[in-house]
Amino acid sequence: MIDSLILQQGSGWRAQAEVFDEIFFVFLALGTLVGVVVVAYTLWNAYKYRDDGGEPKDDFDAPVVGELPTGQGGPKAKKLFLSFGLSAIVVISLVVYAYGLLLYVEEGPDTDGEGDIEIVVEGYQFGWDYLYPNGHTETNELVVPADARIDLAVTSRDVWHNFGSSELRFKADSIPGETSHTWFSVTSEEVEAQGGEATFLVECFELCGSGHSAMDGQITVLPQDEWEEWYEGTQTDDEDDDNDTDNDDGNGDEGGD
Ligand SMILES: [Cu+2]
Repeated sequence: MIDSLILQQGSGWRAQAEVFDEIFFVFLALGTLVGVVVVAYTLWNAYKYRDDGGEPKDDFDAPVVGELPTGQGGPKAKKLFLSFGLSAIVVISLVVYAYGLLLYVEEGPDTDGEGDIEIVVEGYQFGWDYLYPNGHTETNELVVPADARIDLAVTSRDVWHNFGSSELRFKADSIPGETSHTWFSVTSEEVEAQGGEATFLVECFELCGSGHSAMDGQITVLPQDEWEEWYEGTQTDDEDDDNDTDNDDGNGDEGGD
């Protein structure tokens, strides 16, 4: 079963954070470019057609309030169509581009139904429980492998919460009786960059009571081999410490076998 969780690296996957960073950069760059062109062109025209105190030329075709400048089919109409056309091309391209990427963020990378690991996240006042496919539960620290698609099924056992990590750019409603799905993935390069173990802050993004602001958790990403070792260990741990529940609310039931 563990083997089926392993994913090949370098299959062209992109993390949500990477996709959002790219969208942000493209919009920022294009917005800046268009802004610079529009402002510069406006200023240049204001300067060129400034009132120099002289008489208007005979062929001066002043704009009339309430009328579109037709320019009698001349250069003005061309400019109008050019600016409309360019704006439309820029906007439509951005919509198509962003929509495609957001669909990917929504659906996640294709794993052919294999290799992704689904973890149930249950929010409560005030913390998070994680239920692994083998029946193991963790509280507040979610330990996952690098280079894998981690699917989360998020729910709650009391009030509305919202499970998310700003650094990983994902968020999901945590609502009693309902399940929200989201996913994330962390590359082994990122794990290496953080010194062999990557950690990310988890927060509750829905005001849920007096302990809301302290409702933190942590996602710990291990290299795949280390994670497998850890995961295999959880099974025996659970069998050994069946009576040793460290959950003071008595909810340490390790079902699912
Ligand atoms: Cu909460």
